Amino acid sequence: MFLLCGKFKLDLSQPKIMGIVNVTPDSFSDGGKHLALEAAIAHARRLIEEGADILDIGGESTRPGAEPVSEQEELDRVLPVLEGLRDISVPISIDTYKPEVMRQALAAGASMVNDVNALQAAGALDVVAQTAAAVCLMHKQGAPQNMQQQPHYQEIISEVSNFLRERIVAAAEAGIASERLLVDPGFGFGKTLGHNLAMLKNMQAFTALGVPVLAGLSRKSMLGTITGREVGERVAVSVAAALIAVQRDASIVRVHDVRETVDALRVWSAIER
Ligand code: YH5
Repeated sequence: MFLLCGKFKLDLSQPKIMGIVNVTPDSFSDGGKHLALEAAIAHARRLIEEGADILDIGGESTRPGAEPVSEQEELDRVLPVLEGLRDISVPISIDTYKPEVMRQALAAGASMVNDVNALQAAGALDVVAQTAAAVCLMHKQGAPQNMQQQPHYQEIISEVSNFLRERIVAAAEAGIASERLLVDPGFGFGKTLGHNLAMLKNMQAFTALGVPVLAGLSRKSMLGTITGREVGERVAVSVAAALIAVQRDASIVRVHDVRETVDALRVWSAIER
């Protein structure tokens, strides 16, 4: 399977690693805008050296409880980073649900949109349709501010897969070729531990949708609940989770710890190729 991603064509016959680059002031202790920019660019370059196949640049945290930022603030954070990474050898994904941020980021060199809102914002489908970018359609229940308060499903697997199928259809109707689409069940986005484990166990319900699956488990609370580890001590459990997702046919794993994930997937590749 291939993913069309702007000027890139990603070969998904081997699993790919998406490295996370947060451009939020709280991810860099100095708080200064210029230093945060330099740190984000340096971090991105390090992740590529470590073997990241894709970078995911985000200017607004979508963690549980996080507050939204304005469109202008998000643009001010991500556009200089994209400018600083213009020459980079791997595709860059822009992590946003705002159509104007998508539009400007794609014009500034990004070749994928990672949308936790699955292009449901007014105008988002059209912005992506007018480019050659890939797009990841993710499921969530509720908004980041309240999504972990009362997650509730009649049947988690069919509800998530039906939603993703509807968004694939909506994207196709807007003129986005299926070779540009990814889906993501959205681990931790309005899900209990039981929901998250059921999704990981039943990944085939999502791979059966016919487009590649992206899985984001890195450092998430569910892994803290399973192991009792604080967020800073979740590297091993995150690598284990990424490997499980790949064994269950995820095509892309979204991770903080690129080097360690590369090593784990090398073991998998040595057996599977
Ligand atoms: C995802 O799964 N996740 S942002 C809480 C954590 C650690 C990490 C408590 N964007 C996904 O990474 N995009 C995010 O510790 C995403 N899939 C896609 N496509 C949340 C996150 C995190 C939250």
